[in-house]
Amino acid sequence: MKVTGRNKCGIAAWLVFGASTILAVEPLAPYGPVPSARQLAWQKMEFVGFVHFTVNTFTGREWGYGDENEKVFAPTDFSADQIVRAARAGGMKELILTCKHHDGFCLWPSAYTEHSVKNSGWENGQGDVVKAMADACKKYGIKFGVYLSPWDRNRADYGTPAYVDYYHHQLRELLTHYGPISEVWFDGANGGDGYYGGARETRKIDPETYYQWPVTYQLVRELQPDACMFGGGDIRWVGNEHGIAGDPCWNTINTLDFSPSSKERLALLNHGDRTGTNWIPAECDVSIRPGWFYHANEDSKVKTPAQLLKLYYDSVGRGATLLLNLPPDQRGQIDADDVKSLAVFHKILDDTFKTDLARAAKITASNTRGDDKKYAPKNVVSGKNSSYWATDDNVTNAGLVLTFKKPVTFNVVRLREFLPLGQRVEAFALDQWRDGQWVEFASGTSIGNCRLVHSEKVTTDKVRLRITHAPVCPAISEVGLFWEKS
Ligand code: FUL
Repeated sequence: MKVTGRNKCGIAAWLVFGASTILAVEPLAPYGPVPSARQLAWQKMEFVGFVHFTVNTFTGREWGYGDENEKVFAPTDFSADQIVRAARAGGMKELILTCKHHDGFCLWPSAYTEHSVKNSGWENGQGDVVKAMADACKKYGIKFGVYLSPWDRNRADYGTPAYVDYYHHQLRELLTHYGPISEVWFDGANGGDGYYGGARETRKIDPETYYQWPVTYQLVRELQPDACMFGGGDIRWVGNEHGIAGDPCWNTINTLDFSPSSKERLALLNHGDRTGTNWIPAECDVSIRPGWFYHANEDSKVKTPAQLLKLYYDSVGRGATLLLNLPPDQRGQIDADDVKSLAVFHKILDDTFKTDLARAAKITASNTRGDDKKYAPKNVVSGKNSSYWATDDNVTNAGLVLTFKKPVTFNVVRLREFLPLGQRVEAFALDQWRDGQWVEFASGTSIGNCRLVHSEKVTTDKVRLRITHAPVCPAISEVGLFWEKS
């Protein structure tokens, strides 16, 4: 086979196979930074969970001081199965456990400290919450992630190089003893005061240099190459703990450090940076209750299914990932109200997204790349993220029309870009055919992994997607139309 020429648009090449000549369409060039395979897999999960559980569950605190007696940790009926089942029933694809929070208490019997479950009395000191959770996640087909607080208010050596070695040893334990780890969460909180082995003082470290991040990251890459690091170059914090992504929300940003929060930095994390040189998608962390840990006095403040739904639209629906915290109670289980709210929320999502009305449409495009079936408009309803509709390189303002035999009624539109080619679209609009003309019913900016448009109730037999701004030709892998009853 040999390439003998290009057409004017630079999109096609004449390929000569023996005696016959056919027109082969040139693949799209990626635009800007693109995701790694591990980031792509992580982004496709969309909805994941946090489990905050430690001595705080029993002391009523949010940040343990580090002087808690290990015996305080005394779950009366711990059940990893119950926790994981609740998460799975809620639609979560991964659970991240606070293996060690700021108090330094370890939920596994670490060989490097006495401040752990082994001295708790729970299961006669033989228990291992990390193992139980990792096993239950495996059993129920959910991925497992670990949170290991860099800040440790228990350790006498916190602030010295010896503590950083200790931290690395612990990370190694977590990354080698519990099977595949899909996410490692590096919390940026470094509050200052603590027990510190009895010193009871305030210690300040430089969060950028003290923890030897390059060494820490390398350890994760070496031991769990498929794990994504939150706060470590794979995933960025969204800049708030309310679970809300910015609009727009770009996957790109310039590599961030742990520098102190400023308003500008928080906004940058929230929106990303369209011109950023790194692909670091946002994760939106939020708790189902006001606190991260369980407190009985917050039993009446569990987020309702409607509140969870709003969070979903404001995070997943803006192309980010939602990380929702479920705090086990003093039994070591998720409270019935939390389980119920999560399950009802998930049922609403299931009911909404199980029927994609767009599948019944005939789909045409203002332009299809090289008129090649590989880039056909109908790829947007294939239900597969592996195919997409694309245009010729010189066509950046393009449209797709979905035509129905019978009018359809919807109030949610789901759009997706083909992420391996980068984030391409900067603005889009949606029109309905009404009274013999196109009428715009929604418009937006970034799409990325997923853009959910919650619209008014639309009944029509023709819908049009217009890409109104893109620096390069679009690559759209989904246009879905749904009806949400709630
Ligand atoms: C914060 C911590 O200080 C909170 O306690 C919680 O773990 C949250 C997810 O991250 O930075």
